[in-house]
Amino acid sequence: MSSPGASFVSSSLSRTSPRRTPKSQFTYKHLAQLKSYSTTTPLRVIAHVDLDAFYAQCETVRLGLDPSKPLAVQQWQGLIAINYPARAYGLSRHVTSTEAMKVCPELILQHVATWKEGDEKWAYHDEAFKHIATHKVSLDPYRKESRRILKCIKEALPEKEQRVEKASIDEVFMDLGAQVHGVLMERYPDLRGPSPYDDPSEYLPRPPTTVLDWAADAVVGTGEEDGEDIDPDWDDVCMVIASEIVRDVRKHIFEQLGYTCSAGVSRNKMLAKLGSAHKKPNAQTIVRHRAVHHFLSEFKFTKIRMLGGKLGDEVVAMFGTDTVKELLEQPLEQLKKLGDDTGSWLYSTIRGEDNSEVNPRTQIKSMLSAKSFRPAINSFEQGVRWLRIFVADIFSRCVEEGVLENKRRPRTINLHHRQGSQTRSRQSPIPQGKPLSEAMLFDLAKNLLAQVVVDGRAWPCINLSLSVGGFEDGITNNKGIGGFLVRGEEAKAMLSSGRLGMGSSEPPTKKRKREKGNIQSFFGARDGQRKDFDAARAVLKAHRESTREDEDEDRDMEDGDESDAFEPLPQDDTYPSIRIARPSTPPPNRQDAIDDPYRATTPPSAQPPIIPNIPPSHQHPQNIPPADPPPPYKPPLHQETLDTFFCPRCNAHLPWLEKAEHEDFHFAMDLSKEMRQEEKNGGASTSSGAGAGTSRRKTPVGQKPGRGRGRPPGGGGGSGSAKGQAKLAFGRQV
Ligand code: TTP
Ligand code: CA
Ligand code: CA
Repeated sequence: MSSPGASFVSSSLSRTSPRRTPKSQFTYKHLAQLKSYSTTTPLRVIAHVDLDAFYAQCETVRLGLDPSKPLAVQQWQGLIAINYPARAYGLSRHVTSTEAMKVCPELILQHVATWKEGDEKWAYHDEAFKHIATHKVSLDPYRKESRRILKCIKEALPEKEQRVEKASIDEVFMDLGAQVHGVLMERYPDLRGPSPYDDPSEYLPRPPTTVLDWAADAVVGTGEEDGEDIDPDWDDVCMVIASEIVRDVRKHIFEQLGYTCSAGVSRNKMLAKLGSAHKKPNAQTIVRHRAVHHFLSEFKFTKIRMLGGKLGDEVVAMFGTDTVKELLEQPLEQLKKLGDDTGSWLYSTIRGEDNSEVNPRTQIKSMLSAKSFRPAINSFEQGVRWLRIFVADIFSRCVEEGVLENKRRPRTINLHHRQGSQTRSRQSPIPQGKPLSEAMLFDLAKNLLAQVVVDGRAWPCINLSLSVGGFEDGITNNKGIGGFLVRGEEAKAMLSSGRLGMGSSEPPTKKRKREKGNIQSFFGARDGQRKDFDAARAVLKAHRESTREDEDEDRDMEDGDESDAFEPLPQDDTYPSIRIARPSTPPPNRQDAIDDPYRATTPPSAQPPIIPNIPPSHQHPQNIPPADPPPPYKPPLHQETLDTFFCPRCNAHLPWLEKAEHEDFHFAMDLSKEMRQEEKNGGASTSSGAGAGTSRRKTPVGQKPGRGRGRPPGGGGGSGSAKGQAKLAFGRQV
């Protein structure tokens, strides 16, 4: 099918056109469109680059090993990446590590890095495969390499003429239109002038060459005897230039970082991707216009994007074939049996049409951290321990996304819980008016798990996953929001020293370690489902109180409208407090009520009223922005209800679904008031501010230590607890 090293090629788009025509098949307009990355110009050139045996190469490079030695990356007992020397032994992802060693005794097996509970960071552990029950895989090392490679690719391209889309951890698409256009203008000055008669639909002159040098590329043939007899046109010239660029990019990656990759070059993303997989490793494949038909007919359509799953199965069942060749025989009307749109899409896809653009937005939309449990986990305590790891994992990735500098920030947090075949999902908005911290995410995550537990039938759980989504660019020019932030390097330094994070006055890692013991002592006294249920309810109560505290803080901010004033966080015995500026404008969560794009989808009259003094998590769930669902399973859609109940204490109508939770909320508030009353009467041993660490740890569940300023939930005067302590009061015991 391919003709590597072809040095004489000729072309025209039309198979019926004469062998030599004075004019090109392409117009001045087509050429101009190339420069502006048009998705419809027939001169379009797209490349897809995919790293060879990516994780395996990461390990080879990291360990400084000889790349010709067989190596596989192990995850528990399975293999997830196998380098090409190991593939020569017939090894694939389907064999276990034990079987692989039998087939290839000299195989180097490297286990992926893992997070071990209580550890500050992931690490490469000896015999990690034995710890499936207590460790979680970390892909951080590969993500890091992925970022270095992306940077390297961008360096190899002209800054102003690059359009690169990161397609996965080891793949990118590049629209080479602008760069190729620039090279054409340099090499073929005749193309530079305006079109004759200033008419862009005029045809271009033909290329002044009948010979193109494809170097060592795999050039896919046409499958026809006279397929190469037609002279090259500008589409072929564009492909040659693109293949030179891609060769340079691959060379740069290898020279700078030591990785080999394969590439496909063609007129669109679909063909470029199929091309990059065509010849591996360390090769590049060119699929010219004239070769598309032949190239695709050799494929099973189930290899094409979107046709690998259910839709592909449906097509196979309906037409009794899985080959493109046979499906090409079906007229459009027949394909439309799948539905008009799907039929039309399929008809053009198997003919090599794909107008999707290369999207340079390399930013991610969501982050997921998950774990399947074998054996299943059976308690809230165990679940919370895993949540710690998930949160640490996600937060470190958030930091790399620039959350500390407010470059980007997630809006929602989602928990998915699987018990047997049942998946439960809970979602909550992430408060936007304060710096994102690991402690904040952990608090939210724990609360979501507690909701699942309190709903019942949570155990045994075989899979837990936590994700944050709805990433948005930070509003960096808003002085009010900016005032909350500790910026750039300062913030990172604080993070590494453990000083950053509202609601937490000690490093999350330290907390993790200490809390592990406390979890055990807290749960040790009672047993069975009851203790699990109680623990979850207690978390819900503590969370509600702390959310309420935050609401109070927000009000404080609005009231005390001093700009550039500083308010110290509660101090810890070990770590100095950080100072956070108070905003002079309303905090962003208030702003959101006006600007939230998701609200725009619901007419204002249909929205339930915002009820003052009720934490946001208790108010109309309709306004929670949807997040990207994590890959393994689809979360059910968020339930909405219009049924309400009247709460005489709030003097407000609230959704029925939240009745029980709402009553709990009042219960917690009452409890908290009672305890504060006891404190006032001299019974409590807590104190606020610096040096309160020890006594805080003694605070019973549900009880909040007092604070010097602020107001109790529900407004009014009196004493409350300092910000963050409400969370810590329980957090330190769980
Ligand atoms: P791939 O690009 O699909 O495979 P690869 O890079 O290992 O090999 P190839 O040379 O054929 O491109 O996946 C990239 C990485 O993603 C891979 O190195 C490991 C990981 N991966 C998994 O962990 N599980 C999987 O099932 C697949 C397909 C990939
Ligand atoms: Ca790959
Ligand atoms: Ca890949």
